[in-house]
Order: sequence, then C-alpha cells, then structure tokens
Amino acid sequence: MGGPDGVSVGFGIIGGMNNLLPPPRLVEPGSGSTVIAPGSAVSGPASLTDAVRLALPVLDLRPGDAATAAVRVEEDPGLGPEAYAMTIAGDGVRITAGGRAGAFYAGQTLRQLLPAEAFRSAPVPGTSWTVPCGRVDDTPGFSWRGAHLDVARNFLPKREVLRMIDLMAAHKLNRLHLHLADDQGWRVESRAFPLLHEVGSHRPRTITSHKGEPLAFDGVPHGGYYTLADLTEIAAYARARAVTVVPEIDVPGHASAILAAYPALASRPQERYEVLDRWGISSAILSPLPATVDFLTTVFAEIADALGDVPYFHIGGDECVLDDWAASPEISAYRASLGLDSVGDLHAWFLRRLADALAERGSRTVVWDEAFVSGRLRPDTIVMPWRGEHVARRATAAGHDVVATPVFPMYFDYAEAASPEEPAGLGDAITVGDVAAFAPAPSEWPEDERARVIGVQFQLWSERIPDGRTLDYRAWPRGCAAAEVAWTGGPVASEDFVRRLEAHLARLDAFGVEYRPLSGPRPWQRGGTGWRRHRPGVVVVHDVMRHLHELSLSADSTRPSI
Ligand code: TNX
Repeated sequence: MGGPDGVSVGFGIIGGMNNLLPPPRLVEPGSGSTVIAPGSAVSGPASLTDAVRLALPVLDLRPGDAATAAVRVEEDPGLGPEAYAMTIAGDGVRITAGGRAGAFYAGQTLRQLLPAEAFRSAPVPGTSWTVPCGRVDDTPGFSWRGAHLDVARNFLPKREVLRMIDLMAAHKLNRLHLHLADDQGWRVESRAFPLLHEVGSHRPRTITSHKGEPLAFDGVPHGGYYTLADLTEIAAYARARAVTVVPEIDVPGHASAILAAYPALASRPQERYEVLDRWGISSAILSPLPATVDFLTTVFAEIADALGDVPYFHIGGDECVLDDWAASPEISAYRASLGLDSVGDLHAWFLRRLADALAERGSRTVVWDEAFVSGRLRPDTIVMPWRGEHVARRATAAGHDVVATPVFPMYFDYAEAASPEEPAGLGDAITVGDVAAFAPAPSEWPEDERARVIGVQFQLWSERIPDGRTLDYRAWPRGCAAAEVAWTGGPVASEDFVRRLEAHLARLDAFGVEYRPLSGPRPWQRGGTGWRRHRPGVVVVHDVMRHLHELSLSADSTRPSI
C-alpha cells in the first residue's frame, strides 16, 4: 500500500500475531503478509459474512464471490458456536466458524491483526492494511464473559450503552448485565405502570460529599430512562455483536424508586418514599404479598418482550433490610400462612416465586449471593457471589452455576490506586494486575465445583461514575484483563499480558477510549481538589459488608475476604 506520495506509511503497525488480546488458544505465525484493503470482498453464508463485516466496520467489506474474495468464510457446526479457525495466507483470509459468534470473533481477531487504525470509524488515508500470515485456532474458556453497567445510580444514555457493546465485542465479552433499577432511579419505560418511569426515573439532586463528611449535594437534577423501543434496539444491536443483554430489576430491596412511584407496594404503605439522592443501603423494601409478585411479573414480561430473546433475567435479591417485613402484622400473618418460620425464609420464597414465573417464560433467573444464602432457589438459578470465594464455593457445592463477581478484584468502581490523584472511587485499590491474576475457578476446588463456574464478570457500580468519560477510565484497561481471564479461563501470565496490553492500548486510542494509562491518570483525568478527589482508604463497601453481616441473611461463612 502506498501513502499519498507513493511511500509505504504503515501507521501504527503493532506487529505480528503475538499481540492479540485476549490471546487465542493456538497461534501459529507464518511468513509474509497479505493485504485486506477497505472495500475488499467477503464470501460465504450471509449470516456469517454479516458477522465478519460487523466486526470490521472500518473495512466496509462487500459481499462477493469465493473465487475473488479477500476473506472467505465457511461454517463448521462441528466447532462450538463461539469457536473459529482462521488461516491467513498470501491469497487472503479463510475463516471456519462454528456459528455466527465464532465468525464475529474471527473478524475481531482479524481486526487486531491489522494496524491499530482498524479501530477507527473510518479509514485513515495512507494506512497499510496488511495482515501477517499464519493460523489461529480459538475457543473461549468461559461461556459467561460479562460486564455489568449500573445505569440506575447514574443514568447512561443509550449511545453510551451501544458504545459499551462495541467495546465489549472488541474484547470478546458476551454478557451485558444492565442494572436497571435501584433506590436512586428506575430506568425503563413501563406501559403497564407508567409512574415507574414518570416518577421513578429522576431525582432533584445528588450527594457529592463522601463518607464521614458533612452532607453536600450538587443541586443538579438527574435522570433518564430507556423506552421499550430503546431496549429492543439495544438488545438487537448487542445480539448482532454476539452479546446477550441480561436485564436486572433489583428486588425486594433497593426499591425506593419503585416505591416513590407506587407506595402501595411497600411493606409500610403509609410511608412516603422518594427517589434517593444519596448512596448506601436503604431500608425501603417491597412487600412480599401477592400483589407485588403480580406487579413484578407484569413488568418483567414487558421488559422481556422488549428485549426479545431473554435467556437470563436478574432479580437482585441483595442487601435487603427485612425489618419492615418482621414489623408488619399483615406480612407476618402471610408468612405464617405459608408455613415459613423466618423473614429470611420469606425472602427466599418471594424470589423463588419470581424465578418460577420467569422460568415459565423461558428465562433462567440470576441473583446476587444473599438470595442463595437464604436458600430455596430453583436449582437452575445462576448465582453471582459478590462477597467472595467462600460464598462462591458454597453456591457451586450446592449445585448452582456461578458467575464470579467478587468485590476484589471485579468491582471496577474501586480506584486503581489509593491516591488522591485518582478520581473518586468507592474504595481502593484494584489494579489491572489484580484483575489479570484472578482465578474464577480456583485450582484447589474439586473438579465438579470448578465446572460450575460458568464465567466471570466485572461490575461498574456507578455511584461515582457520573458519565461516559469516567466509565471509560474505570472500565479500561481493567476490562482488558477481565476479558483475558474470561476468554482464557484465567488467570493470566502477567509479563506476556503487559506486553500485549501495551500494544492493545494503541487500538483503544484509535477507537477513542479515554482509558486509564498504566502510569496513572492524565492531568485532566485526576480527581482534582473538589468533589471528585479520591479519598484513599475510605472503603464504603467495608461498611456495607459490616451491615450485611448483621443481617439474618448473611452467615459467618459468607464473610467477605477483603
Ligand atoms: C454493593 S454488590 C452493592 C451495590 C453497590 C456496590 C458498590 C451488590 C449486590 N450491591 O449496591 O453499588 O456495593 O461497590
């Protein structure tokens, strides 16, 4: 390829087959290279070629004839649905994919083999679109490779969600867990119960002070929600990129926004509720009576219908203060009528009813670990153990599939360094190296328990993530490390990872990601001197943990390991 003056320019060639992130299972470098110029042809079954085209938008590949196409795609159902093999030779690229996802991932690998300019939205003139020859054989280690976005505490507009899907896809992540409801906001339209989005989706102000400081607020209204059509669009956009959207409506706790809209669903219906303007565990809790179950199953159905295919539905179950249930004569009488001994049992029973209703619609339920600890889950319920390895192991031993989501090192709302230079995090420090070193299924566990760890997921709780720029900073490059662990079955060999990551950051630069540089924040990414300054050592979740420990739902053996 020549530049404007006929000289080979080759912007940002980051070289060879050894800089792929996550690394494929098998890489055999060859000799020489081939050129895949923008506008080249791709041949093969339409669903697979579409996937390759979507993975490489900058190349604007055109459907073409196998005899002349630069990229030839074939299906081999003998491979797993996410698996692929790719051979790059002087005459072009051949991809064999087990399914649409496999073809998409082959396209993503091919994108990484091109210069970093392949991560821009349009071709930069003078780029040398060469790909090194060789062979790649690839298949993921874990089936659940997740990213969690809390759009409830701080709403993220649809464009940010779509962009996150693009970034997930570039890292071969495949589950987008959307936390759509919490005390500080309800984030989806409901036609059946419109006050949910009309009342529950906004608050007049947000706290800016930190723990232990005099209360201060920003005085700025905050809000937003996705229409059902937005959800349909997000799910379709995700699906085309091999990402499944996992909606979460967190109940029965974390319910202030629901109760601000429909106080009759409260355990204390006389109480006045508001969408919260501050963080922490609230005692607002839905009543477990049949009217609440009916209400929620209706809302779940609306969301599921909008999303289309919903293999997984998350119902939360975490951080419930059950005092109002214990204090209510009506709820106590109901509990007794069910033959249940404690409010903990009632919590489990309530979640079980919701899970049964979801199962009837074809969705598997996902819960945070407190729901597991309180027992009686459907056996097919997937558990997200956020309080660490002990509870994860207990859930696998009880026969549940588990997605590893421990605070350390998977809570990316924590700062990367215990430094006032950082923008405020919820705690500290979780480094990119901590993430890379994480073993979701520890080798000392028995094989059958390890096999129940179906994946790993990072959490972007958004109390201190007010916007997309901060999201970029918190998500990347720790998300790159999480993607490696998820794809390879982790943990990751650190020196090789750091070398590949340095090359990969050039791709993120080309994409336009405002990630955290490995050396620390850029001057404008620092915390500054105001509300955004990080308070090293102030770990809000430690308090959360202490509080949980006092609740009937937590048992000694679930104590956090951080
Ligand atoms: C705990 S993990 C929470 C969230 C907070 C997060 C902050 C879990 C199920 N609950 O409500 O946002 O800590 O790190």
